[in-house]
Amino acid sequence: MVGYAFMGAMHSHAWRTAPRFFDLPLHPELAVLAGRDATAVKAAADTMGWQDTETDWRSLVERDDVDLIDICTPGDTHAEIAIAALEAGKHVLCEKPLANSVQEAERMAVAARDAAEKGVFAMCGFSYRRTPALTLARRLVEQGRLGTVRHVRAQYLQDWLSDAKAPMTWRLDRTKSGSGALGDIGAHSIDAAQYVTGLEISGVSALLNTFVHERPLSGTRVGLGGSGADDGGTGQVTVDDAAIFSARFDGGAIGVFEATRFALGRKNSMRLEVNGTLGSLAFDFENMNSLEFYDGTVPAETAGFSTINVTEPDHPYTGNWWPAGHGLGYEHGFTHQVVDLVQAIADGRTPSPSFDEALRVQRVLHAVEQSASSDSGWQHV
Ligand code: SOE
Repeated sequence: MVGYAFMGAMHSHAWRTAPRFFDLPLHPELAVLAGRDATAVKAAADTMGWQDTETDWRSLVERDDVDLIDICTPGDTHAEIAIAALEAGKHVLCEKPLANSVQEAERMAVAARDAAEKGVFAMCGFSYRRTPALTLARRLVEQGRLGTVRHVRAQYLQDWLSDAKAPMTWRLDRTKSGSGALGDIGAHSIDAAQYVTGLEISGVSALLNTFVHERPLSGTRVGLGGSGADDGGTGQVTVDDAAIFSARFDGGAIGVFEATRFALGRKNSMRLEVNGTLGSLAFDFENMNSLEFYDGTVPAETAGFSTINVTEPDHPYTGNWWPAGHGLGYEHGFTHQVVDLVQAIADGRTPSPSFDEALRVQRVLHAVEQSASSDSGWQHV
């Protein structure tokens, strides 16, 4: 693994936990953790259960005891690490968004296609797909329970930047993160919307906004990659704080998307509502064990949204966890991601979301930025 902050800790947990709750065809070993600061990476490795450390990710590519490289670094490093890893015959799991530009993502997708021909596979970490309620939502759409999808309403609402004094982090530096709320959280909504509906976004019209252009450099926000610097001064925010766009999907559905870190009071409200000709569904990650479903085929007298408690053994993934009603959390999506990745590698097939799927998300992100920056209105994806 490369990187050991919020996502590194989360992925480490997933690699440790997956084989303890799921019967995996291959056994993951946490071999080497890479990070530039020798002391810090050693401390992280001890805490997170890694056997060895390196201070340069290139060493991972060269080591014979590494079969897979998990990339948990900011987006500006994804392409270089992923391509080197795949060319060296290492499977790759790469955090989202896939890259900081369509050009990088295209090169990564080409490397992944070439590697797949040699039995080496790559996956992008859109982990929310593996939240059981969202996987169930996909299942209901596939079963035709919604009929033809007409509307998608996707919001990803956080508030950790509402305070203008919240410190700079790499997530606010375009050279590191590629974009702001759009790529960090909007990308999740795009992936989830396309995954659940099975439809692809074909065009967008967008608005991006930055509310706070300068922030203190000092102070650390635990878990979200605060700069940690304590040297005073301020830094420029070079990304969007909020993104809003409307979208067309192949097949005629239309959607509205909103991603913001300024929705005061909303901590991790990743919401998705889909309306079809036969039914509707609604999800909010702040209530992640539930899925709302409206079955439009039952008589109006008794019709109404029902709340499915997605913890039954028959629901996706849940049978491997606790008795019904005991609930899962944020970390379980990452554990399920490991389960599905390991299974795909063992089966010799490309896991989903593949780099090609993640490239399509990247194209949507790009179209949103184009639409917003040029005031040119509609942008085809
Ligand atoms: C920060 O906005 C963040 O940690 C994202 O980077 C993650 O992808 C999301 O799952 C939670 O919020």
